[in-house]
Amino acid sequence: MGLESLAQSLKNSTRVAVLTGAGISAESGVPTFRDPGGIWAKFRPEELASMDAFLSHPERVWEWYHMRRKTVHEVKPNPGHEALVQLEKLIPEFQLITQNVDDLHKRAGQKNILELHGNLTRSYCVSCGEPASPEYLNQFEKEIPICPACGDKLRPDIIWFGEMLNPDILNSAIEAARNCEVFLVAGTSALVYPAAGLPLEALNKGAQVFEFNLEETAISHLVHGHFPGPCGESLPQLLSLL
Ligand code: BV8
Ligand code: ZN
Repeated sequence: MGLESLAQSLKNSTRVAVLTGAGISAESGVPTFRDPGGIWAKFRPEELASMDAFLSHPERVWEWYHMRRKTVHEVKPNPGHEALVQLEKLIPEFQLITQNVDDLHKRAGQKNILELHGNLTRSYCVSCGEPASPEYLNQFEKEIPICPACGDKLRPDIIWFGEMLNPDILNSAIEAARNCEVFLVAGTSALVYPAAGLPLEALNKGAQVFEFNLEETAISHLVHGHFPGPCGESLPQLLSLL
């Protein structure tokens, strides 16, 4: 199915869900995880994005998140993010589901966002759970941020490997995948679960599923259409047909 027929399906749809991954932020200058030169090329996920890593090397983990928060602060949403904001305005029941923690969908003006893996701008205390504001967090450059309420360590409000996702957020995402007529997947290698299971939920319920990715992924052989190329180009192209 080509872009024109996808546009036709969208014109006739009331319920649409979209899952995004690091690839949609790549054109903003945010490194992905698994592309050559991506974040995981230098470190293994377990060395940084896990509770074990945080407990054994909290300063290294915080240094990594401070650096990523700074990078994200310096970049801006790209036409791929903006196209999804436009799409949301055209579809009566639209749900954006993201694995990204870079806050770029929100900064682009997206309204209905489910953040499966948390958000770089948020943190909370490992002991008392007190959330700390992004402004408070930005005071810390490399060192471990300390809870203003009880003095223990803060941690990033991020879902690490081996950690459960927020059940309310995950259930809403599964509901959206099961109830939509069209499910778009943009910029994800579809390797990380339970996020990668969402397109399969949509397929099992008879939705039309389309993938926007530079390359083939773990789900390309299952979807109704795969649109190769940078989604900062292909998504605006789709919106121009609506
Ligand atoms: C849980 C926060 C369990 C960190 C992240 C074996 C089999 C199946 C599952 C597992 C397994 N072993 C372990 C598991 C579970 C594990 C998992 O799925 N591991 C994978 C690696 C096998 N999952 C978990 O641990 C999850 N929790 O399962 O809990 C549990 C159960 C009971 C009780 C207790 C616990 C938690 C997963 C969340 C981990 N946290 N992020 C951080 O960001 O700091 S995941 C991390 O990967 C990021 O969030 C990222 O978003 C996510 C997925 O990566 P992508 O977004 O897809 O990015 P990637 O680089 O991989 O791909 C980019 C894609 O974009 C590519 O396809 C590329 O071609 C494309 N692209 C690039 N540029 C462009 C583009 N496309 C279009 N245009 C472009 N310009
Ligand atoms: Zn505290």
